[in-house]
Amino acid sequence: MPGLIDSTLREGEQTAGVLFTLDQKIAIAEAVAAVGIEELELGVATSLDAELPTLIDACRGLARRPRLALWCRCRAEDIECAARLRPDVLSLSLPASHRHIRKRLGKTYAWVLSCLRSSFRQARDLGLGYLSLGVEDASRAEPDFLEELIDEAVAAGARRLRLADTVGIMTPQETSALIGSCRRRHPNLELAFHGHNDFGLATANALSALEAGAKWADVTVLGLGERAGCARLEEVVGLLTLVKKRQAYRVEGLRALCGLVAEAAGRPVAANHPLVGSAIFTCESGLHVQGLLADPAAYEPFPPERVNASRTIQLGVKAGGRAMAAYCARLGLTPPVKSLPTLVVKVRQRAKELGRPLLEAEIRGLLSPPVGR
Ligand code: HCA
Ligand code: CU
Repeated sequence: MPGLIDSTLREGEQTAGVLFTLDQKIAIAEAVAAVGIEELELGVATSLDAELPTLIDACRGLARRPRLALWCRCRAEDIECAARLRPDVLSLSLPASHRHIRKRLGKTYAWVLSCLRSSFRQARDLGLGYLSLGVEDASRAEPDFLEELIDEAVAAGARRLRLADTVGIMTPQETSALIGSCRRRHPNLELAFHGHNDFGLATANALSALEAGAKWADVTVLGLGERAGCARLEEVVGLLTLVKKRQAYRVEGLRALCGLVAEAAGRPVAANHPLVGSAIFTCESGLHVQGLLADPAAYEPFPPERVNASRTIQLGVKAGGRAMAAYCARLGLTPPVKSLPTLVVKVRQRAKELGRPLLEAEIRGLLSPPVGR
């Protein structure tokens, strides 16, 4: 069964301009746990984060407690700090691409490998049980070095390898191939995928990684994260639960979770945002209205009630005869069939004048014009 790592409080908070208060972090952690996410990445292990001990303690008491994880650089003082906080999972991160190693850090491949060995040894000696290696920029790494790094990580005691598409350039097929090759090399190693959304493919890549055998995929609520962000929790959770039935997340909690994060992050949810947008179950076009009223599943992948939403049918400039008849029937009205074309014209005209679909009261008004008119 696949699992998800929510990184809203680590990667999500890295989003420029986004800063959560401690209370907001605890509320977000509770809401993510309520959806049933298996692992929460709570932040970066460094002594600079004075709130982290309180946050992690608060999360230990969560109902449906997910595994609690921290992200950590391979630095002795940060690993010591992480060990004091006793997370269930420690994600140590190292870059894998020449660009990051040489140009960003001015280091060598040999330095990365030695850093890996010493950091894992230190973390193990400090009693941290489940260690994960975050492989930064894995998507631009030279395949030979990536293999070497993975072999070393396994030898150093990594239980999980988390491959990052740091600049979001992979396609679902490439993601699947990368996961597949790591799996063949180390069949018993747990694999995770951390995908960025620079070309809008983060959710697709996360799902592709899971289909290719990764046990874990990283997500953030509303896809918060650096630049265009990460795979969106609500989308991955929604597809796995409502369509693929590979998981049974409590999808009814998504709307509240996204609302909470949108508010705390100051990033309003777009009306057409998948799973949680306010307008995703609103329909106005004649063909779809008629179809929805005949059989909702014709034009909806799942019933709105599953995500705490409801359907809104509107009549306006796109109204048609059959939609009109079905709409009237729902209101308990049965205008004569021959009057429908005229009614449609009236609805369209009025909607055009108003520049919006008509309200129910306005449609009732058109259906039963005042006596004497
Ligand atoms: C970043 C690092 C990271 C790390 C992922 C990981 C990435 O850019 O801040 O360590 O698993 O995208 O590479 O988020
Ligand atoms: Cu990232």
